[in-house]
Amino acid sequence: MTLVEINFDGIVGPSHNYAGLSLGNIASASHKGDPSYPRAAALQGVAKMRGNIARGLAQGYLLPLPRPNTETLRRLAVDPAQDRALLAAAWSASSMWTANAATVSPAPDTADGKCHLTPANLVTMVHRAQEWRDTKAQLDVAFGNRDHFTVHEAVPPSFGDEGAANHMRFCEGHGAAGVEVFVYGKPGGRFPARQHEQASRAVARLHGLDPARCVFIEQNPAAIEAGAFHNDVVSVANERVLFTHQEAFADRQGAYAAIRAVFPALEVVEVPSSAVSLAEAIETYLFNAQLLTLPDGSMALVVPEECRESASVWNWCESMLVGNGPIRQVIPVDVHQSMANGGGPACLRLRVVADPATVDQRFMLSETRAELLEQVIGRYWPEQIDPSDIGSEALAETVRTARYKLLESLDLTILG
Ligand code: SUG
Repeated sequence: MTLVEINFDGIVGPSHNYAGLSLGNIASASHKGDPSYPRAAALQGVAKMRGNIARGLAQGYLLPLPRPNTETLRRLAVDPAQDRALLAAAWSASSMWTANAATVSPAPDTADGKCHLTPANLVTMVHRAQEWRDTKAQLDVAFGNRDHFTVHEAVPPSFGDEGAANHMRFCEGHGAAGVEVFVYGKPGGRFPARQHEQASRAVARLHGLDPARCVFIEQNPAAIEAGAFHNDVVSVANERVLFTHQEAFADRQGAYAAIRAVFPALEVVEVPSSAVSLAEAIETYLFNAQLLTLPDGSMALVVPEECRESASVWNWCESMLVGNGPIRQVIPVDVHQSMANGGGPACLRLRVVADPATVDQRFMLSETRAELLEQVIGRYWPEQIDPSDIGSEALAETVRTARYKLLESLDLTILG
């Protein structure tokens, strides 16, 4: 058994659009009503995945969920003419951000030696709360090997759970036992605190984690206020490294000390507010990066292109590379279409540490399969969606057909 980190990226769905649905997500609010480009969005996602394959990393994907969601429309009795936001919710392609698909505890961390996955209930936002049952159906197939994986039900409401976006794992190597860190927000601010402490604690119990190797940390209310609606907007972890903004946590020294108490090898790469302001960090998504261990053991940070366009962020990256720290490369990628809805490179992927041979192979990416995805997307994904198109029966048919062609090409019509 060789346990490696596999990144499962969400394929951007054919209904990708900008509806301004996420209160507290600044990019989502500021792009509300813009035309979207689903084909370009999905191709940007595939290009990002291709980059990771070319780096010699294991790469998988998860599929778009069925949209428009007729059950949501029916259960909320949506009047398409009056209820434009609810209508858009039922059309949302938000499952592309698979960092919110589930929380994953790899086999070395759990009592029964299996990898545990709990789909996130995403109860705070109506367009996201509709995801988890379909997500679970997909996880049940992708991780259907019961000798190696357990897929749970989502944590029940009202405890909000947003999945891996608020979860970090520290370890000496991905296949070694880890320390799992859960970051939650306290309600009461201007924007919703989407991750509840009780949801995090329930996930830790469901996964059979050793309480002595779990750490629960409060997110800085000022970070939520500034637009860090998930912790992965202001920090990311990989192996022994925590790459974080100075203002990510309510009590930063306390947070680092609590992790260090159970994981003494912790290396904190902290970006001070004097170098990159919280606002700049959130605008560029510097921390919504994939911090990857490359086959040669060095670490690379895959950041959005937007980081290069900010003098303070790019200067900081360059000075980091000149130094002697653990992150040796910064690689910008174009995920502009996703970024405009508040989803950077890290939002687009769910990390699962597992032996790739134990995963359903229909979810694993190869060069050949990347070409296949590009062909299907190029042929069936709409080029552009204007907000006024949402609700049109012709577009609904295009979206359904596009998804079905993808399922067909991957031999996954079971999820139809
Ligand atoms: O839940 N945006 C997503 C972005 C999720 C980012 N994920 C992580 N940080 N891991 C959200 O806020 C916007 C949809 C719209 O407005 O049309 C949206 O759902």
